[in-house]
Amino acid sequence: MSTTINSVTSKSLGTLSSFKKGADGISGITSQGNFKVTLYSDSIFRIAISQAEHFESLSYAVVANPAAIAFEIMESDSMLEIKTSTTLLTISKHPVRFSFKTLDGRIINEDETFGTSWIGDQVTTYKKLQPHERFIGLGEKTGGLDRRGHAFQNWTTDAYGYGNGTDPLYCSTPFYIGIHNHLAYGIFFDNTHKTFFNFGASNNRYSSFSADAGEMNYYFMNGNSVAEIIKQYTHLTGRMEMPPIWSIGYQQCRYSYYPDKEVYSLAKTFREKDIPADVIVLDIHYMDKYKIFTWDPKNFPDPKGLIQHLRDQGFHIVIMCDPGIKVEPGYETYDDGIKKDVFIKYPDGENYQGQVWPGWCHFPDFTNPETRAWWGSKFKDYVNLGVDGFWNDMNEVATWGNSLPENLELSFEGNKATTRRGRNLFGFQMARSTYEGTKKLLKGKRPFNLTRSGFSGIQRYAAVWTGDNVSYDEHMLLGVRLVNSMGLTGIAFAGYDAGGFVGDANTKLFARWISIASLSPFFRAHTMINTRDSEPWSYGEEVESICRNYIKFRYQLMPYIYSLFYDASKTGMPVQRSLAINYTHDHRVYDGKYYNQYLFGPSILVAPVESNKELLKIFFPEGEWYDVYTGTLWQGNQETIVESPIHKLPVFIKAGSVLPMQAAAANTGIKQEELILHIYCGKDSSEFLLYMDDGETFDYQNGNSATRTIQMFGTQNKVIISKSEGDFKSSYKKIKFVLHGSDVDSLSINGSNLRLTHHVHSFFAPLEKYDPINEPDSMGEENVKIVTTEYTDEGLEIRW
Ligand code: MIG
Repeated sequence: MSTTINSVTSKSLGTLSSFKKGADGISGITSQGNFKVTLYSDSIFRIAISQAEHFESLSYAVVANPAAIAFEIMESDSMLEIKTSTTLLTISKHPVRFSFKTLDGRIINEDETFGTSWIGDQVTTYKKLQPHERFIGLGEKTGGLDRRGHAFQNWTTDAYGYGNGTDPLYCSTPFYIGIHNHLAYGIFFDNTHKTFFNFGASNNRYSSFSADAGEMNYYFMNGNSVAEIIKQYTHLTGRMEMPPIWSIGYQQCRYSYYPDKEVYSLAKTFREKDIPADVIVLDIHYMDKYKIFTWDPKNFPDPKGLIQHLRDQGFHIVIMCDPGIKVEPGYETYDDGIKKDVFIKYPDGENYQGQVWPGWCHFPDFTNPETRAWWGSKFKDYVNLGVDGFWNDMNEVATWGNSLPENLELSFEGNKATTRRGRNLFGFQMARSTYEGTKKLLKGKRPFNLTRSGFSGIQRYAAVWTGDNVSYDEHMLLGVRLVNSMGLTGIAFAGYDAGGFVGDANTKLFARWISIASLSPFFRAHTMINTRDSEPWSYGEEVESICRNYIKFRYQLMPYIYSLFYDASKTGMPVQRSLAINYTHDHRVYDGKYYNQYLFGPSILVAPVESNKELLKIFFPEGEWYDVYTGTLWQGNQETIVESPIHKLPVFIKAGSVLPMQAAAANTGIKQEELILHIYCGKDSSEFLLYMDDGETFDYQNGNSATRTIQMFGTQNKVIISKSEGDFKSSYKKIKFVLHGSDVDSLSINGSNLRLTHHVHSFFAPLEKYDPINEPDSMGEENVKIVTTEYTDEGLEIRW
């Protein structure tokens, strides 16, 4: 390779001169750069490549440790091989290139000729494009599900009013999954500088990942399935804790509700109109001149009274938290920040100032552990007033001009680095500080924490929403894809502003957006300052009824949804699941006609569609699917047209599954007396883990929870529910079985026979507008069979 000036030609990792075996991998020296292979499991290999002698050990993203896994090393003249129980890594010696294979020798992922190369400080790893290779993931990125042919960069950005192709957005999660030849693998590039991913964009040879500076440091994951790879990635970068159950109820937001009278009346209207809701969000106007940790004395003279009143009505408050601290001597947070020296500085030691809502501001350096603790402690007054929800905004870092200087200095846990290395981490570490601080202050109660910016690992500290979207149909669908993609990237608790932030939603659009969002992980309506009113009742009676229907449907599904969050906390499995997770190798999943579709948990298929379309072409994956409104059974493995009038979002339930549900209620805090199991008969079998706990404390981490496995044996007409495991006792007194798609008249529970009654059933109320004689509305499923009995924590065998 050429030895001229670095930035003119690239040079790549050289010939192997020596290598050493360690407990958890090997390290090697080459004629150009060093490398280290570290095992994190049989199937997770970390590859670090550096021009320096030492490797970086600090990672904000990774929480897993290397594992002392048994592996074999084989050496020949031309190569080294490392073999675990699942994976073969072949390292060629002249020059050093990496190639991952299955144990029977099929290539999963291999370096291109250029391998890992440098141009100046920039480091890139090139991978050979495999035949028909697809790429999914990278988190909050616009575009299609399959990212082949496209390139992306990670540089956290305040992307106000972004469009269908805007990149980058707010979050940086440098992790993707490659799929080809019935194989799948994951690559997580743990480098916080500006990074670039190329999936065969402008070339037909390679996919690649590069960083502006720093080390090549990536984790290769060999999983049997996309679900397994997500599990591996979240083993590395961590999983969410259980959210407070109220945070997965409906949240009402706008920029901003004020004065307090408006908030009181909002809460009252929800209850009067019988629309369930758990949260009212206070955006920046609750603060005194936008100063964090204050209240506007005029518009919010009695926050404690307000919050108490809302609590009594079953509402929690989420408040806006901005990182910019106004430069204003006399303002306590500013004075204290100066005193404790917590702000980001220029290299000459002067505190950096950027302009945001309060005016010129300083910004805390969240890569300093002391600053994190300082920030966290500042929430004391909010928590004392009863606030338990926190919304981290503007943390990309956003300032007027959107050009954060790159020479600012950050602590990096005492290691010092510039914002060139740290910008992608700012939002992540701010959210972390807020979470850790408020968790401590709440003394055992779970905080709800939301963030706009984040990096890989953000799921440990916060839910993420997709920032300033725009009120039009295409943007609604784009948001669905963003959440699908974030789910593939470890962020299970994600959502978008239902109704759209920028601009006015039209009537139908708002109804549709709420319908879809009701089946998304984070469910919040939000809108910009000076837009029209945007509450479920602001768009006329028909929209109000539609919103009520879907919000209530979500509340009926709460036992199911809460269990999905438990799954996310245990395995990283997202709540909203791109079809690429279960049907990875079916090309139809990636087709632009169908790529917005997703599974909400294992059993509910959602086909998002524009508000003005009454018919939709959809793809039914294998199996059979019940129309949630009429009970009509659709055969899977086909593409077909279904109806999608504005009051009926296409939603289908997988035959052979059981949905644990309950009655709709005004909020999630209301104790429920009846568990309702909807059994959708069919040939397929399934297993679902029902999870219950108190919904608000961390006691579940000490055994105060309950789990029950619900097994459906499709062809045997049988459901087995295991006895309740764990200390938690639910409030259920009754259990109702609802049989869909069966002709039987009785069922047996642990051997004793019970008569079923026949009903026309619906999860949704008919819309008043529909005239039952001239315009019959088929919001009902005929011939559903129901029986109710005592609830028990003992095991149950149900046969019919
Ligand atoms: O400069 O707090 O994305 O949701 O309403 C705008 C006001 C700052 C941006 C957030 C948006 C929020 C708004 N914020």
